[in-house]
Amino acid sequence: MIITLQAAAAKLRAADKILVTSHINPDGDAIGSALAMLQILREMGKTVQVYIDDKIPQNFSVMPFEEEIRRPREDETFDADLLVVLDTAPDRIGEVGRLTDAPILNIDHHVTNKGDNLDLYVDADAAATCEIIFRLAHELGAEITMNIAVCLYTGIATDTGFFNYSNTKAGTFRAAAELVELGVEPNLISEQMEKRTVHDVKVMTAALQTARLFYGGKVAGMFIDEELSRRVDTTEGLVDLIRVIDSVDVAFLLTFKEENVCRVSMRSKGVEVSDIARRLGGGGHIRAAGCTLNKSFDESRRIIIRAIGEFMIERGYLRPVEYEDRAEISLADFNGDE
Ligand SMILES: [Mn+2]
Repeated sequence: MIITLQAAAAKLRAADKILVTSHINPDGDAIGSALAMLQILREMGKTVQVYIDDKIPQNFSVMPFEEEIRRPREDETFDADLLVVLDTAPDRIGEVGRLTDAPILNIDHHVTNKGDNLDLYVDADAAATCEIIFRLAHELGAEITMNIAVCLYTGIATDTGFFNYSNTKAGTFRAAAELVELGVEPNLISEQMEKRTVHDVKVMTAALQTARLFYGGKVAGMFIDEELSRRVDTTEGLVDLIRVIDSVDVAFLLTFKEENVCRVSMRSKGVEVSDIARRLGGGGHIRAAGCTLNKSFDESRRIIIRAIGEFMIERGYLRPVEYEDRAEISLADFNGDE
């Protein structure tokens, strides 16, 4: 059931012991919204614990209380009276769902989240779940401390590509401005988020070597296979390396997760990639979406290339001659319009 922000606030007020979680492959918004929620609820005197069923990338240690995030152990339970799921529908929280039978309060900004059989507050116009938590904090009358502001700012900044993507609206800047007034230093957060080890840059170079252009250059993909995936700490920002190519509308990253499990993440400049993701059982935003394919890496590769091409020809983003062009071109061999 879709609920209002006021109703979401009332559910939080009524609960005493709260488990907060977010999605696997956590990004800045997933972690920032969970850690801000943790602090806001503790301010209100609640018992709160954050669980995320994944490894937390090193760069996010800039966020206060990051060290408190737990990963569920086998046979572990958590006796909560409310499970708060942030920045995703509950199908992407991994093993956290096993920890408790508590009712779910879902807060999200993904247009594909419909909230079947649970309480959902969704605002697809919010640039980040952190932007919603910012408003929720006001609704709850909670004080936004400097530590909370850092978490919220980080989530908003990372989900908007540092205020670059089309989800950046006036309201996004207003929230960010208020957080900066509370003491957040944007340059320090940017620096921390951009920071890469030499190893990471080497991996980035290796990832770029895998880049291929499809459909006459309108689609670009990068392929993190099993071998390369063992060397990658975070895939954050990788897809942006090819999204910027002038001929490209859809850029995607295919990552090996485990045997017969691959993750696709897509970014676009116009094409509704949320619809492509939805066809493949995933979801997301209009221009940033993803899905998980339970197939081998090679099979997943074929599926995603075909799905993007079919969607683009259906919607008129590709001319038949481009669609029929089955050539895969490496960056080294691509000449564009030259
Ligand atoms: Mn988000």
